[in-house]
Amino acid sequence: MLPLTAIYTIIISVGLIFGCIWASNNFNFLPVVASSNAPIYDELFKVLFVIGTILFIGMTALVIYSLIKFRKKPGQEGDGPPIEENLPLEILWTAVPAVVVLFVGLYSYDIYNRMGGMQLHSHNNDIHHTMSSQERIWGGIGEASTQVKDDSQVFPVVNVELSAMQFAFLFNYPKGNIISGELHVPVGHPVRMTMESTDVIHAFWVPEFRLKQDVIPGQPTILNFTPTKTGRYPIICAELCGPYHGGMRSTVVVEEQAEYDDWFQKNSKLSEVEA
Ligand SMILES: [Cu+2]
Repeated sequence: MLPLTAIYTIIISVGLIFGCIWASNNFNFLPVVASSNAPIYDELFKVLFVIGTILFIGMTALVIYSLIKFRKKPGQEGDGPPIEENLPLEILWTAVPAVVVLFVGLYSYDIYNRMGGMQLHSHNNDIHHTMSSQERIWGGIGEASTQVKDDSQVFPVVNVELSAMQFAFLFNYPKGNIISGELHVPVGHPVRMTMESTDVIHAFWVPEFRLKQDVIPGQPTILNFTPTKTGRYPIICAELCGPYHGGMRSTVVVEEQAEYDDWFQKNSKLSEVEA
């Protein structure tokens, strides 16, 4: 027969685990889901949030319980009993965190892989490649298996070249010879963005896309994503890059194909020449 404290511990732990799983499924702390990467990322966030909440509530409750339960009683003098070791307990508190950390590590790797982060970029010889073959892509999020590849309707890739500088983002559309301070993308189309900085390290971050990628001087990086929801979302520089870093923001406009085409026509320097 288990001692009563062990039974209480098991009941409270199980209650805590199910309570946190319930909470993570019923409360949403994250912004709108606007890209194909977002649901994958949110899966990881939920798992980490559940683990974090269990640890936080469990530990805080234990500390408060101990403060009350083991408080010095009036008239109690001298030290407590000299307890030296407890091998089963030590094995348990080493094994449990080891398993949790290993699981989180492997799971994070799997999520990053599913988002396209583990793809090789250097020998990428696809036709969408707009940068010179000399240039080596150093890192970033490649085309994920989750992107609209299996869809019957395959959309052409939108190529954008991002150049980041103190303190602005500039988007270049090589196809229409457009340079814009705002990123326009058609909903449902895969976007391939090659990014380079002209000065210091910046980071392109769109919370609604759940994507962030460093933009590095002299080392091009890439970011592949498929916007899934129309709207205007903030682009934020997420790397402290100088005194006006806080003001380094832009907007991504995800719009229907027709609206995007309209914007593209209006801004394309090539079509102006033709007209
Ligand atoms: Cu910046």
